[in-house]
Amino acid sequence: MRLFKGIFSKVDKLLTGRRPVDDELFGELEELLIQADLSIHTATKLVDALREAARKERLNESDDIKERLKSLLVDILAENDGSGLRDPADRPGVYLFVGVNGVGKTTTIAKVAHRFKTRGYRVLLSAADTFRAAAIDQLEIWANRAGVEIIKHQPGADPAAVVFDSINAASARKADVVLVDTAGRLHTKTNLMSELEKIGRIVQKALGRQPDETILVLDATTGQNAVSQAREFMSAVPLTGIALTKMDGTAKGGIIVTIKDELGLPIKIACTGERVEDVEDFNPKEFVTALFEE
Ligand SMILES: Nc1nc2c(ncn2[C@@H]2O[C@H](COP(=O)(O)OP(=O)(O)OP(=O)(O)O)[C@@H](O)[C@H]2O)c(=O)[nH]1
Ligand SMILES: [Mg+2]
Repeated sequence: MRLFKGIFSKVDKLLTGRRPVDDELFGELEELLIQADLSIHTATKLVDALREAARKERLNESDDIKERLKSLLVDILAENDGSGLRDPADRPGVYLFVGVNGVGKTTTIAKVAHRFKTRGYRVLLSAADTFRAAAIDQLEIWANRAGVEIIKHQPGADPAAVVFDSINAASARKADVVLVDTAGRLHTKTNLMSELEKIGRIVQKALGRQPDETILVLDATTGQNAVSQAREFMSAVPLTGIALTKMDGTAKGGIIVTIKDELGLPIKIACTGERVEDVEDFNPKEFVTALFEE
């Protein structure tokens, strides 16, 4: 989590040095939180909780407020948390990766494949982004590099059929996990969301249960946009968590708190670069510590 180092350094500066706790301090704090990409809703909620704590517990130095803010942030982020992806409930485990175009779905799958493989799992990639030939090729390159299997159809093929074949192939070959790459947009008039619903139904049919994880991939640098993307996907498919990508970019970090606070979706993994090693399980405590570090 070293990458978010110092993002809250303005907040840190504001609250360090035993400043008196008054309305002016809370006003400035709220403004800085919003600047750091927290939504107005989450920022207001946090500041209100701090005001109340200050009154009830007589916190009269800004440094106390800082400590309380850190623990509130950790509380939000750690609530019903299961950091990292779940292990497969049964064989094969099925993991769907969804998200809009360009957020990093395919790259994240390569990273997750690498991790599962390192743990000794037999991994199969499912090329269900049939939107363009390049998407299938890109996944195949990753599969070859990682030394894992891939099931693909022709470009333009029905994505749900690819998923069905992948699960059957995984069962036949005794693969441990199937990682499904999906499209961020489509050629046909079929709505992306109804396509994803269809994939969900196919998984249920082929596997006899829901996917082990349906991970929404979000680009951390897109700020508040990520929240509206998450709302849209949530209404179509039962998401189990978030993979945040491009945390090495210009992300301001606050969006992570807002996604968890407003949508209740756990942040499971964080991606910090383009190489397969650039992924880690999201750790709320380390994240919050890094935010305030110089
Ligand atoms: N810096 C950085 N770049 C990333 C990260 N994850 C993905 N990328 C880059 O983002 C670009 C898009 O990644 P893809 O994995 O192709 O995204 P996608 O969601 O599969 O895109 P579509 O298939 O077009 O929907 C690529 O150039 C990746 O190298 C990350 O964590 N950090
Ligand atoms: Mg892709």
